[in-house]
Amino acid sequence: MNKKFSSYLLIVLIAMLFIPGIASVISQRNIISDTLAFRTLEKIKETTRFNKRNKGNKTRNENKINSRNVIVPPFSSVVNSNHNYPIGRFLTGNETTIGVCTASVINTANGNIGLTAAHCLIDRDGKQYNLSFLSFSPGYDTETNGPLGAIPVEDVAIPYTHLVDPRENDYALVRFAFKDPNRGGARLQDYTGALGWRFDIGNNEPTCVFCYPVGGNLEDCIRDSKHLCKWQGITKKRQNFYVIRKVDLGYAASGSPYISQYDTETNLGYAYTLMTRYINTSEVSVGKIWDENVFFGLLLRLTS
Ligand SMILES: *C1O[C@H](CO)[C@@H](O)[C@H](O)[C@H]1NC(C)=O
Ligand SMILES: *[C@@H]1O[C@H](CO)[C@@H](O)[C@H](O)[C@H]1NC(C)=O
Ligand SMILES: *[C@@H]1O[C@H](CO)[C@@H](O)[C@H](O)[C@H]1NC(C)=O
Ligand SMILES: CC(=O)N[C@H]1CO[C@H](CO)[C@@H](O)[C@@H]1O
Repeated sequence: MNKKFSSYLLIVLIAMLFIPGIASVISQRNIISDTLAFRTLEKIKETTRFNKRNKGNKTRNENKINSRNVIVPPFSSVVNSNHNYPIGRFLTGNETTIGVCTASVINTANGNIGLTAAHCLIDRDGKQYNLSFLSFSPGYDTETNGPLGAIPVEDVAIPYTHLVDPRENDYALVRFAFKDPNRGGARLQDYTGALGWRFDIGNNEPTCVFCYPVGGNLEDCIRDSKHLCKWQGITKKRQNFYVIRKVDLGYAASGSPYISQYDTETNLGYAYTLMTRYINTSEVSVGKIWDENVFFGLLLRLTS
């Protein structure tokens, strides 16, 4: 088979594999050179836009019955208190395809827990990727791994509702197989620091987002999935989502935390949602409002 053609086929296959989580998909080998890939991805993205649904008045209030509205503060690195880098590049996929997403370390008692998009962890059929192909590099930037290199993933927890309906609860937690390089028994967050997290964020929240985009329209950054980019602005709260208006965070930004009270001195703040996808028709980058009980359920599955 013609080489160019087969590479095109592969890209289409990759794109198909990742629907509906198309936002995160790239192929390492073809990402820079093959503009055809982008056009294909764009096309598919357009066909997988969100449907506005009205699920029989199932509002957040129902979920709120048992709501605790927990607020977990950020956690500062104990290994080097002046250096926090909780956000990193997250690789996913299988032997033949590689997807790039963004993930972050969040503050937990376990200390090795990260946050990313659920669609970054499963294929089109809802089948979970083999864990041995997932890795996380906190502090990755400018084509270079962070200080700790690429950390394997030990386990993941995906909301069951997302497995049934990919439009639901597109967030997930992962537990890293972190081995302390100094063998002092430190946890990942003791090195990287960790974002706080909360469920009480309202409308018009000043927010920072860090991601490794491909495509999209973030300004002042190299959007090749290898450079850490930053967006800063105000998010809007809708019924089910937080949205960033008029900004396409791009592919591979999937899983990027939306951070409230981001402190440029410490690189820390509170995650309250994460990038799910860009909806072209309404020109918004959306993050699902977390269900507190679902979120704690995920944490329990990884830490008990
Ligand atoms: C529930 O649905 C009904 C009709 O389907 C509508 O009139 C009502 O406003 C809805 N209530 C809420 C809280 O969405
Ligand atoms: C990896 O993903 C590709 C693209 O969908 C697929 O063709 C291939 O069978 C997958 N490989 C494995 C081992 O699952
Ligand atoms: C995951 O991939 C590894 C390495 O290729 C392989 O040894 C292992 O059997 C796979 N696990 C599953 C559940 O497929
Ligand atoms: C790929 C695609 O269809 N992009 C469209 C997104 O929406 C803008 C305007 O809303 C169009 O100009 C683009 O062509």
